[in-house]
This record gives sequence, C-alpha cells and structure tokens, in this order.
Amino acid sequence: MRRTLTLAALVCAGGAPLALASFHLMRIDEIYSSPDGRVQFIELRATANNQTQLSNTRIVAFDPTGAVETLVIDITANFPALNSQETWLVATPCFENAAGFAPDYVIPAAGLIPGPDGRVVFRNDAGTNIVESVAYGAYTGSNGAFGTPAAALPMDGQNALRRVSTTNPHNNSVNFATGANSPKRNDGTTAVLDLRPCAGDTNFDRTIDFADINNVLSEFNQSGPCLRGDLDGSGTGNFGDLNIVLGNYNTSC
Ligand SMILES: [Ca+2]
Ligand SMILES: [Ca+2]
Ligand SMILES: [Ca+2]
Repeated sequence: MRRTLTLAALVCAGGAPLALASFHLMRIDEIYSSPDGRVQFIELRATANNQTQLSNTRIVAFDPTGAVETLVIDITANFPALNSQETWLVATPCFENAAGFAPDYVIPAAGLIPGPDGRVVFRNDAGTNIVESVAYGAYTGSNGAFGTPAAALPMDGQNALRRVSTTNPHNNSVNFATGANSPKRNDGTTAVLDLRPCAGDTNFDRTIDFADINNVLSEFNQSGPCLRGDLDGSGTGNFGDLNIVLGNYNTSC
C-alpha cells in the first residue's frame, strides 16, 4: 500500500520535473567580456530543481564562422545543490581581481569567449545534447535550434549580453539584449564591473592616485596574467607600468 501511494505521489507531481539529478534544464543568462578579454564570465541559471550533474557538461565556443570550436571549460565536478532559478558563474582567472570574489568555476585561461562575434554553447561532454546556445554579432555559422544571432558582445567594460526573455522556439536575437553586467555566484554574491579603459588605473576606481603607484610597486618584477599593475600588458610589473601611472597621475576617467 505504501509503495502504491509513493508511486501515486510521484505521478501526481503534475508534469513538474521529478527530483532526478540532471543538468539539462539550464539557461545562459549573461555573457560578458572586458575590452581586453582578460575578464570574462558566463552566468547560467537552472530552470528546475536538482540540476547538479554538471560533471557531464562543458562550455564550448565557436569563432565567427562557426568553423573552429574552442573548449572554454570542461566542468569535471558536480554541484552540491542547484535548484530552480539559482545561478552559477564561470569566469576567467582575472575575474576575481576585478569583481572582488571568486566565481563558482574558473575558466582555465583568459580570452576564450570570442567577441564581438561568436557563439557560446553549454552542452553535455559527448556533444549529443546542446542544452543552450547563444550566437551573437556577425556570427555566420550554424546555431542549431536557437534562432538568429543576438546583438554583438558589447566588450565596452560595462555591458553584457543578457537574457531578456525565453521563447519557444528559441531565438537568440529576441531572447538576448545588451544591458549592464551583474555576475551572480550561486551563493548570491554579485557585483557590477566597470572595466572601461582608464590609463593608469589599477584598482578600478577610475582615479589615478597614490594607490595605483602602490599597486605597481607591490607587483614590481612579478609576472602573471592578472597583475593589477601590469598597465602596459607586458605580463610583468616593470618601469613601463610606473611610467603610465606617473604620466596620468592626478587624473580621472
Ligand atoms: Ca565535463
Ligand atoms: Ca585608481
Ligand atoms: Ca608591465
């Protein structure tokens, strides 16, 4: 009797997804790239409960012609809990410096999300289930069942490509629009990035002052892709960076 009741309770769930762990009820909410491509993120949102089986999935990207596929990130661990309307965030290594918090998953390298034209796909590892696809800008390749490309990826430092609606059938050009970025980690931590170019600014306050000199000096002779003070893009803290700060000292953007 108890078994019959349990089965009836499941059937009476009324078309709502059963509580089986999965990954395919997911939407891309937001795609962002800084002007230099160092800070990029993709925010995804579950549209049903128990979308935790992310180890089965990956995010790939395509060049503007759709001919070249690049692995953005292979998710290799499941998510502890991921329920309806919760977001999760994947971002490049330099995201944490700019946003002040780490994403849920770190993309192994910067600049993997193509822009301003391209396509980002969330799919299973085997490639047999395209869960979500967003093509944008002057992308000319196939976009599967996801309609025509959305607007170009803004890459102006402030705006992202954002989901504004969901239609059936999907259509990227209707479902996405340009708007202010707001990366949101699964625990609700969020930020608004302002990475508009600003010569000499190392701490994203759009003023060039002693704090920027300090940042350059504290990273002098260090190397790495995410140095705040690497203003000349050399990959190393050096005199070139100091010259840029001093040349713009006491100015604002
Ligand atoms: Ca995977
Ligand atoms: Ca500053
Ligand atoms: Ca440098």
